This record gives sequence, structure tokens and C-alpha cells, in this order.
Amino acid sequence: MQLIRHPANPILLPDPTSDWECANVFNPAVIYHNGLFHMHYRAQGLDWISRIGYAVSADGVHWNRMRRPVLAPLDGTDSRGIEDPRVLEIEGVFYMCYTAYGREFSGNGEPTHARGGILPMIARSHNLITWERLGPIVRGEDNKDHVLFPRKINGRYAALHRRWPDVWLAWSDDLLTWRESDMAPIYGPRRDDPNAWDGKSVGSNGVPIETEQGWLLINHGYNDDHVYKFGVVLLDLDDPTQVISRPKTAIFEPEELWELRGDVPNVVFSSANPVVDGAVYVYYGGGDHVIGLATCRLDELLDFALKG
Ligand code: BMA
Repeated sequence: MQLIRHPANPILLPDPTSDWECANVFNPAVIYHNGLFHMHYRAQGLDWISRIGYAVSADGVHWNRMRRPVLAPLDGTDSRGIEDPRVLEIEGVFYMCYTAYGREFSGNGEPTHARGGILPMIARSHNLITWERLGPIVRGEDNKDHVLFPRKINGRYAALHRRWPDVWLAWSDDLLTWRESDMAPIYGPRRDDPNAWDGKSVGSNGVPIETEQGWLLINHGYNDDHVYKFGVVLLDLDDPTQVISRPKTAIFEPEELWELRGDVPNVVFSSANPVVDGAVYVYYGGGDHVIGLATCRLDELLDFALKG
């Protein structure tokens, strides 16, 4: 089971005429809503600070982008950038999960990232363009790759987040309060297998896909060689702390020149996997520099998740 690259790749490139997106565009969120694909992508320009741009498409391949970013740094908690968005809809409201990278460190102890800190943030929107910050899932730790489930489970909101090196599940009643007692680790790197592609680090990709057999997750990982690859994990529908299956084989890895080279080499990094007409559209950053698309049939991916 392998994802198939779209022949039009890469489907979005940096814009050399723009101050804020002339260097890199990568790691987009994509949601399919009212017959259109809506993309929120991470962009870097002259100042190398990540902002979120917006583009829209009727076919998921050809995009029209807005001239200015829809989300940009506001204060010390995100002054170094807004990174890796994941967008979804719950009960008619849009939410964006993103990593805020700031100069301020809002925790105890030492900064987590180069004299600053990161926060796994959630923002809310009713129109996909204007966003209101709600707050982070946790503070003061190295935590990112968080993504909400696209519906409440047993009456509560649920999110995956990455408390390195493990992927955790967290529950909340209002998306504002995330209690430590409502969080638990669910899976981690395959440290005991020397040949595992995901032996060192793992994290979530796009929004969990609901199927009759469980929550289908596409995830990423790497081992000592630091080559990012994708795999799948199936979680129980009612109790997503339970891993039903996790095939050992990766379904995607860097092969094209623009995935092997770029701003960061050997990176495919995805935070979007919308399902449209039975096809999974996996959007990803290649080399932290451009945006690609790879697809598969949902039923084949689920079959692989169960038996692979
Ligand atoms: C991760 C994230 C991604 C990035 C990847 C590869 O830690 O920060 O944004 O694509 O590294 O550089």
C-alpha cells in the first residue's frame, strides 16, 4: 500500500513577488466544505517568520490564493511564527490547531526551543478567514502535532497531541480547559525494533478519519536517519485511547528531488487528509519548501490498516 503522487506536483510553490511567502510554503491544512477545497498553509518570506496563507480550489489541485496572510503573529507567544495548521469543522464551527512559536516561555523551567517556547494552540472561525485564538492544550513543554477529532466522542471534545516522544489523547468539555487527569499516552515510537522507520519519533498528520472500523489516522515518524515517512494507525471509535492496529510498513516517503532537497532535506510532512468521494487527499510539505498532493482510496487504506 503506497500513496500515489499527483502528476501536477508540486501543487503550490513559494511566490517570488510576495514579502511573506517568497521563501517556503508547506505543511498545509485542507478542508473540503460546500464543494470547495480550502487550504490554510504555512508560509515563510523575507523575515523567515511563519504565517498562515489561504487558498481555495474547486478540484483540489489548482489553487487561488489570497494576497495577505489570514493568521500572523500577535504577541510574544507566537512572534517567531504560526506553524503547521490543521483545520476541521465540529457542529458548524471551524477550528484550527496550530503551533505557536514565541520568544516568551509560558512554563516552568527552561525554554523548550531556542530561547523561546511553543504552544499547541486552538483557534476558532465561522468563515475560515477570520480566526479567534482560544488557547493552548498545554503550556510549558515541547508539545505539538495536536489535532482535534472532527466530532465529540461520548459528549466531549477529544484531541491528539504529541508529548515527545509519545502521542497522547486529551479530553475537554469546552476546548478551553484541558486537565492533566484527562490525558493519556496512546502510542509511541517503535524503539524496540532496530529496522523501524518510526523508531525515534512519531506524530499525528491530519484530522482523524471516521470509519465503521475505527478512527483511521495517518501519522508520521522517523528513525536515526531522520527521514520523515507516513504510516497508519487505527483507534477504537468509542475509546480512542485503544489502538486496534498499527501496520509496520510506511505508506509514503521522500522520493522526488523536491522532497529529498529543500529548506530541510528528506521531509514529507502532512497535516491534511480530507476524504472526498471515497478518495483520501494527502497534502504535504516537501522539504519544508513546497506543497505536494498524494492520494489513495479510503477503502484500500482502511483494509491496509486492518490487515497490513
Ligand atoms: C517538525 C515540524 C514541521 C517540519 C518538520 C521537518 O518538527 O516543525 O513543521 O516540517 O519538523 O522540518
